Amino acid sequence: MDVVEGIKRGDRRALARAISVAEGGGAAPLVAALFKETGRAFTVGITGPPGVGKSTLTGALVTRARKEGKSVGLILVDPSSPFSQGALLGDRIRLSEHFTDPGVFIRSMASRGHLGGIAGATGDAVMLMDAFGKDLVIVETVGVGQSEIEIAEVADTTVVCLQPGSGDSIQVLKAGIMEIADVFVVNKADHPMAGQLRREIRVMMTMLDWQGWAPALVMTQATTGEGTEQLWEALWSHHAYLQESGELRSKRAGAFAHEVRNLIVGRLAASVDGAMAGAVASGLMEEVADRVLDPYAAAEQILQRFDPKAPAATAARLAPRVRATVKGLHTASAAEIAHHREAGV
Ligand SMILES: Nc1nc2c(ncn2[C@@H]2O[C@H](COP(=O)(O)OP(=O)(O)O)[C@@H](O)[C@H]2O)c(=O)[nH]1
Ligand SMILES: [Mg+2]
Repeated sequence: MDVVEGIKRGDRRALARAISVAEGGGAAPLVAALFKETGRAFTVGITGPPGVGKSTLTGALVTRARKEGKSVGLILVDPSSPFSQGALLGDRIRLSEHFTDPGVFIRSMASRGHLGGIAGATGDAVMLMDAFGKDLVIVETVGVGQSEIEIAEVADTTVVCLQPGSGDSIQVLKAGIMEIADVFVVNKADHPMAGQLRREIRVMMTMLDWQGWAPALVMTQATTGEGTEQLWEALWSHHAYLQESGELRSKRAGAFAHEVRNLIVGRLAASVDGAMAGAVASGLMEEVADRVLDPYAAAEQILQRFDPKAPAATAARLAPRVRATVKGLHTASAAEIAHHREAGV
């Protein structure tokens, strides 16, 4: 495959094309061809509410990484909400100085057709950038709902970014983000409430019983680059901890378990949709509506004919047979009922 060869050669257009293929759910052959070349990049996830300064901070980190010649892959995750187009535009503006750097590859992502959802598509993109030879892959994701939890599955080190004076610390407690943070960043250190937020996070940290790594807490002012050095050091301390403790391997194994499960569930869901479409087309649901068949029995019927490996189209073709079976069942049970009546049961 020429895309694979292109990635191995360091062709940026090949990498861009491969990520598009992955976004659309077609990563399997690419992963098969490149997987052995991966596992070398240090992957950092940066999450937090919109507007806290993640992109500005990411830009500062990219500058820091480039200073020592590390190549960087950057993924901006689009949670596919209506407001995200504007957010992504803002991200692009804040990272504009890096777009022309050949050592930096920047990509926005949406989940689109990927079976594993946003985490699956992002995971594939990380892997492709890793295979491409990026030393550092940074994933920026907006902390809304599940996305930040999922990003912790993709990243070796997760940075939770907060800003003063917005009630963020309370949010953090509520959403259970505490557990995913390897590094806390209080950005906008120039804000008068910054010290208070730092104290709140410290207090929250004492309430949890850390085993192994206790999250680092760094104050930054992303707009001036202040604190970037401390953040950079915190990232690499965590990286060293992961390697020395052996946690990197177990953490990645855990993440792969999650990813593989998502792939299986995605495949099953596609087959279920195919089987359902067939059942609906053959009128099975009208029989349920007519109270001829109950919903549990209908599910049972479809499941008995269900082939989890069948692509959607094949599953749809199964439907007439499903229907025939159901008809047979009705006849049998009607006869049985008659029999029981006769027998006076
Ligand atoms: N005062 C102040 N503003 C900042 C700082 N960092 C980022 N900002 C501003 O906060 C806004 C949102 O930043 P952005 O990086 O797009 O946040 P994101 O949505 O989390 O990616 C922008 O106007 C930034 O210039 C900081 O340290 N101090
Ligand atoms: Mg951003």
